[in-house]
Amino acid sequence: MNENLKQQLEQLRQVLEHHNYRYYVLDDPEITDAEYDRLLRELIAIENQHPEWITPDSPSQRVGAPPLQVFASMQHTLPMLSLDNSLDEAEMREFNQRTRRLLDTTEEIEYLCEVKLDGLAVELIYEKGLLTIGATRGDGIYGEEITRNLKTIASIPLRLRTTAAAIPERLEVRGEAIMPLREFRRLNQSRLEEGEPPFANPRNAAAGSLRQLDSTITAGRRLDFYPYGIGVCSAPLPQTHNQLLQWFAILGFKTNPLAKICTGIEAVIAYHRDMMEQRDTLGYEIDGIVVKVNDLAKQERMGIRSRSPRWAIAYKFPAREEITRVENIIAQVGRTGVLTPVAVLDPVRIGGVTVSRSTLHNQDEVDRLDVRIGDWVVIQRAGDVIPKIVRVIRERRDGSEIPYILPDRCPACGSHTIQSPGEVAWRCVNLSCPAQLKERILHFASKGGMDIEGMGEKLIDQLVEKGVVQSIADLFFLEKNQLIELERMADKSAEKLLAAIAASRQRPLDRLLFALGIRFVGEHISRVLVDAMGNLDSIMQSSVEELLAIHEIGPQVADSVVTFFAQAENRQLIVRLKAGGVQFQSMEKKRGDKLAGKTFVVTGTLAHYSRQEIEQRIEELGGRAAASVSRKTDYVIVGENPGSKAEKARELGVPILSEEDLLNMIGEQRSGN
Ligand code: I6G
Repeated sequence: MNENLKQQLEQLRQVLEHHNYRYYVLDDPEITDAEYDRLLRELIAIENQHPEWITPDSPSQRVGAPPLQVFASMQHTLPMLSLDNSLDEAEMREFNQRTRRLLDTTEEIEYLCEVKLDGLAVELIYEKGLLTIGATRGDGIYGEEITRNLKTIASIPLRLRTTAAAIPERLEVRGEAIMPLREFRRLNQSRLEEGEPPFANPRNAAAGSLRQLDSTITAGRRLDFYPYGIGVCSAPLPQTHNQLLQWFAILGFKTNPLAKICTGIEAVIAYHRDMMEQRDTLGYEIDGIVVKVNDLAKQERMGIRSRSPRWAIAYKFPAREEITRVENIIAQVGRTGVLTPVAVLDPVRIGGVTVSRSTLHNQDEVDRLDVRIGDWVVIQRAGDVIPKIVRVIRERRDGSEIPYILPDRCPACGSHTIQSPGEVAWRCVNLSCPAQLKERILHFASKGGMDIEGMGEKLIDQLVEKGVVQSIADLFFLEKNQLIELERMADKSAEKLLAAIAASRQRPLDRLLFALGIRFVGEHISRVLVDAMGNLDSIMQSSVEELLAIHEIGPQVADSVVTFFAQAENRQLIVRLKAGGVQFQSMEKKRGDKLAGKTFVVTGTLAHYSRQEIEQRIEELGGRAAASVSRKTDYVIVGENPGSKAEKARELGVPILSEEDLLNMIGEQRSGN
């Protein structure tokens, strides 16, 4: 029995690691997020029963571990160097001349150029292929040991993949941990909504996320990792840096496709120009390129100077800054009532985008910058499409500038604003504040929520201002005659909108839960709650303790959910949504039982189904699709060109079925191809 369970655990680990690799490294997923989450929960359930079976490379180790008190300091086996910087072409030509001199050649040098990711340099130590230690660069000699946090990064292999060459006894991989821009914006948006200060750029956000003592926080931040070099390696090294990057890919790392061999300095300069043009399309922040002599033996000959290699240089991009004037500062009211000061700017183009507003985040930031209405300011675009004011040009002041403080009344409803103890943010706490309502509707109707097509800002403004919609639930009671009275709303568009609202009534429960805008309940947590509880009534009636018993639900989320549903207005909202015809049941497909208790292994190419489809079908019918054949396997399904699994089945006497046999068994006969 235990043997069986242990084998199941092993298979789950393999399947999960495979899907993790497909999703995060190859960017080519084979299963849905929900399916992945389900498999992960299955694995964790077994590990909870048998903690002694948990291994350091189990996919469960990516979801975080109990908080630490402090990080340990650790010495890098070899110092982690830093790069010399160059800011212009002339300096790059000097670097090229110096390289030629040191290598005593007049020939063109072969360089390997990479983008310079703006993140945090870290080191990963693999012993016999297993990730054992991860650390920050620190001062280059000593770093902080942040293994648990680094393990949460899905593109970092917990065990090196390779069937080819032998895995080195010890391999120290160095690279950059980054926060992709989408994640950076998502994180800052939610920090603003919670009244927390946003991160200034993705680098700070990545560093802040990796320096969390509680690794479950890091796990929620979806960081990424790209390797760029090595420390100690007990195996023979390849000949070039380019080959080293290819080796990293074989070992299971995500490597950056923009790396390029550039022969001669002109090619390097062209690469720099190219990357500067592409930088806004990459999805992550880069602040320049890194140029390295490609040949590792030549690198060795050139050596290092103080703390930087002579064979590499960072060729930085110029900062993207512009100067403009602050025409006004206004207070915007968010979904949770937080007042955010926003600078209204004289529109200016920067990095290809016209900027007319810039958030000042909170009063502390206004005070720190000492920005006033009428000031000339420097705007920088760094790591975000939303540019920010970096400083005020005080020399340009003429005395007419007006200092700003957030109003003590909500600009939308006039209620008094309050500042909760320990929070920087000021909030309007009037639950019927129209500005909050507009933001709540916008969130409710957003793509990740109820996805109501056509429910945009302008329409919501009108619906709220005319008093047609006073609560989210009113959306489900709208009538055509109310809509056609609105501006730019004809018969056809009103009908279309009503159809979109009607369609949204059927959204899965997790989307509805997310759409409600409960603090700390994002898309993923909504799915976790619905998968664990099945229906909204159970979620609403849960205590903090019951919620805490769900894997991945921490005290912050549990408190927030209980507080939300404890409020009479919110319970009333649910009643009205129900009355409006909104679907409240989990849409999870019911598992059938035709194949209950049976374990199948599929090998070879099938005629009617892809491997993934047939495995999904087996699971839908209550069976289990395993990756390898053992005595516990009930059937092996053999398609064309089967692998060694068919042989193994014969050896072990496991019944072999054709695809046709399986389809007969489940009553899904098909004909033709
Ligand atoms: O900080 C760095 C970023 C990127 C690097 C680096 C790099 O290569 C793409 N390479 C070296 C050798 C060093 N720092 C020291």
